[in-house]
Amino acid sequence: MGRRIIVTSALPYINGMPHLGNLVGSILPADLYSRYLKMAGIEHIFICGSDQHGTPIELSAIRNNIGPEKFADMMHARTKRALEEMECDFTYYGKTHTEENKKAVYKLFEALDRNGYICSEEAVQAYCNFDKRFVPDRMIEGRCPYCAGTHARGDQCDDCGKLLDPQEIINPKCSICGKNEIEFRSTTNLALDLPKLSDGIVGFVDRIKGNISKNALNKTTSFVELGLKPRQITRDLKWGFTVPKKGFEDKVFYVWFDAVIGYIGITNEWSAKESEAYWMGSDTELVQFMGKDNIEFHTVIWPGILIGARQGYALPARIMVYEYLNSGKMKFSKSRGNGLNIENALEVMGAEQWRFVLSYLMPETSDTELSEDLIFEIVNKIMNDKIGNLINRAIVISSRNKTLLVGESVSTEIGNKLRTVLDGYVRNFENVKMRESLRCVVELADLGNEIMSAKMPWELAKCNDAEGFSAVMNDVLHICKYVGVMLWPYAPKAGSMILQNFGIKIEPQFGMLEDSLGFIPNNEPVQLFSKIGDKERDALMGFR
Ligand code: B3M
Ligand code: ZN
Repeated sequence: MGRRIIVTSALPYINGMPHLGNLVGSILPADLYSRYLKMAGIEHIFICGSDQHGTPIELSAIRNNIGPEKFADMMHARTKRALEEMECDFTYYGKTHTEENKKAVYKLFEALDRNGYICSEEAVQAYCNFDKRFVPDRMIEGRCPYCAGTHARGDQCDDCGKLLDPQEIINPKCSICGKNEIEFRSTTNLALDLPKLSDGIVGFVDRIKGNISKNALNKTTSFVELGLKPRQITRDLKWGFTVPKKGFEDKVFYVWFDAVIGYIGITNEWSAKESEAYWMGSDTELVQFMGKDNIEFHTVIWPGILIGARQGYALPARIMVYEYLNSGKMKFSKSRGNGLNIENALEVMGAEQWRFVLSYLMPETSDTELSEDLIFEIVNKIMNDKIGNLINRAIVISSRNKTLLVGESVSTEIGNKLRTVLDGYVRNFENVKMRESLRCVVELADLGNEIMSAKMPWELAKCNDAEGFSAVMNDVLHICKYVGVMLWPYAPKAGSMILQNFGIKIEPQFGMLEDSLGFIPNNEPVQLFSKIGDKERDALMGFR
């Protein structure tokens, strides 16, 4: 059997709309990779969804005066819509607060418990007597016992930077109700016994070493070398899945426990039958995309859960981790609500422009800066002046002079060049280097533009030199067809628009490049992208 791949992107929290950093740091690369697999004809599914549990979501719901489930479903619907507008083409975009996911969580939890990998831990936790609830550490604020600054929060003082025990904070205040009615109570929670799982986890890390981003491997190795400790998987909260174990029924699972299992739960929600074939298949490859703050949950805890539960689910085969895209003077902030999120970014410019810009700057190996100037440069100079201009000029001149266009073969030189660039493109995708693959598309557009400027086909047309004209334009049109296919994952609409000029009306496959050229003269100009100007600059400035 051939390859079968499950592609996942980290599940975004939906206490606010995901911002462009979330998009570029996992969802977009996963979407590009999945589209590449489509073009290569490799069987796969692309799974993502909203991470609906956790305290920030519960608190946002309280602030919006509605129940957490209602809030989480509303934000899920909004997020799903915006991601679809961003042309993210999931096999299924689900959510974590579903019956299917609950079933998957219970199944794995019960197996872990049966197999002896669940232990319990006692800890002291802040309790608010006004709200009658336990309060997470970072919701406790007060005065720092070391510097007397007033910005001590949870386990750290924001004034002097010292790490604190929340119990040391002077005059602790609950940031839900703002009152000083905090007391510290002892409580027992369940934990995943990572020390007991450590052989399995170390073996897993060793096997996946060559297929995991360097930053992720470093972080994972140092995490493991520090010595694995039990990791709590339940919390004294109300919003989440209740724990099906005697004595713990008044607690819920920790958001991260049901979020990673959510990959399975969401696939089950899509199709129970297909899900089993994929997750339990012996030749399934699980390829996971995420931002760098999600590393150890995926490289240690998640494989720990899968190994300990022994249910036969696929372990990750490849883990791709992205650095941060810094927004420079613009703001991405989710919590502030006015940052450049995926919803309001689409009011500034179109999905294809954002996809291209973000792919061009994809933070694969180091943090990357996004600035207004870069956005302008990429949209106007690269998308429009290079790619858009080439396609438009080539289609228009060939169509106007269609009687001069004879045969449709490509020269040996350009034919070879196209194959070489395509090989590089494919190799980059196989190595999950999508930023490099996009450079291959731009390289071809440059080549096409150079040929046009050097050979001036309009002059050949003027003197009715059919042979000369065809020799130039058949090469250029071949380049355009390759650009159409190779651009498609990044800008699907533009890619398809190019390919229609070659009679291709369905999603492209690499194999189509071996067919004959099939150029169809078309008398309309081809407007792939549009330039941005003052209006867009003003809109971007609004996010400062
Ligand atoms: N929701 C964190 C984030 O949105 C978390 C990822 C879960 S992946 C299972 O970045
Ligand atoms: Zn309170």
